[in-house]
Amino acid sequence: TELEGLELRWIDIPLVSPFRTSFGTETARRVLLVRAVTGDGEGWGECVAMDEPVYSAEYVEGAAQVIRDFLLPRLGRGADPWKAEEAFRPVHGHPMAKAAVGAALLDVWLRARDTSFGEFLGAVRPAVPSGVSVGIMDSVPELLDAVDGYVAEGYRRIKLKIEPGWDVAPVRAVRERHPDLPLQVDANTAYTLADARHLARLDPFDLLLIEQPLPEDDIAGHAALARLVATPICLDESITSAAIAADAIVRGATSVVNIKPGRVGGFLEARRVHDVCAAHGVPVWCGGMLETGIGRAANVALAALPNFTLPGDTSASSRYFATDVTEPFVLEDGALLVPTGPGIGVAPDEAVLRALTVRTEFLPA
Ligand code: OSB
Ligand code: MG
Repeated sequence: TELEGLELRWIDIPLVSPFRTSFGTETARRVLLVRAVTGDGEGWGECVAMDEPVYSAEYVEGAAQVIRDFLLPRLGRGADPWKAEEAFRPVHGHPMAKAAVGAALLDVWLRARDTSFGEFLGAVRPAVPSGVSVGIMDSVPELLDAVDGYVAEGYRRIKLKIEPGWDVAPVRAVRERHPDLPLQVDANTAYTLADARHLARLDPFDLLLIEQPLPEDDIAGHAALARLVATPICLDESITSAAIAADAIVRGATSVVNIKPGRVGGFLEARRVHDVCAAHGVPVWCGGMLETGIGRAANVALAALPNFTLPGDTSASSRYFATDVTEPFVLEDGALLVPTGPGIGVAPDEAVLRALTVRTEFLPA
């Protein structure tokens, strides 16, 4: 089938509470959605780039420009997701832009074949256990209230965002209050190797892992750190492809991997990361980028693959938004159901979408 064009749609959607990390505070998401229109029907993809280039080099307007000026021209009228991946290869970087277009094309391809993302990717479970990523707060009591709330809702694992000055004390407080809670931390590159002895002070709290303590290009530093702390190191920002995942594993820099399709250029590469980690006996879990239901649906399907053995950051819609753009993902017994309908299995509610849309641009193929 032939591609007729890509519709870019910018929406502004408020978060239910501010989300603070070592790289900044989000109070709302500006999300770039991609709708692929073909002779066979349409499909949706969500670009996970943030408004500013503070998590990685990508940002919403840059991603839109890359799609418009460099990706769409390389597609021509092609709608095949594998050919798209090949056609995008000469464009360096910009994995989130590529992933958004790739996801929209894969959604079309799967809907035309009456196949769900889960079936296609190789899902082995009908539901995926949910964790929740808890931002940096102004005080420890405020953090404990937030954690208590999520635990009461049934989340199976808590991840605390940390940075220098907000690490040992909040972790100790949460661990004392919840002795058996699966708990992990995420630094989003906020430390240096000189902090190794400080980070080793987290060892007594029986954390599942420390996520991305050092800058993304410092694989050697993470390998050195892994020998100085007992808590397993898990890479997020550093892992931009299956090849880099294999390299980081072999070098001893990561013993658990966070997989985000947007960070690695799409769902096809995300599955390769899953496979290479499985081949090395390295467990993976599904990260998140505060996605709406569109991105979440596909992530939840990915998280149902066999080597996703740890709960991910795939939380319920209500953790992020008062009203999601799709039917909400709801926590049931601490898990989210993997959609079973064709493609991503959900569709945006046109009225909700219209109310949130700040701009629409149709790009003919
Ligand atoms: O590092 O995992 C991260 C959100 C935005 C950018 C980076 C990260 C995160 C999260 C939240 O931790 C994950 C989620 O709940 O979607
Ligand atoms: Mg992270």
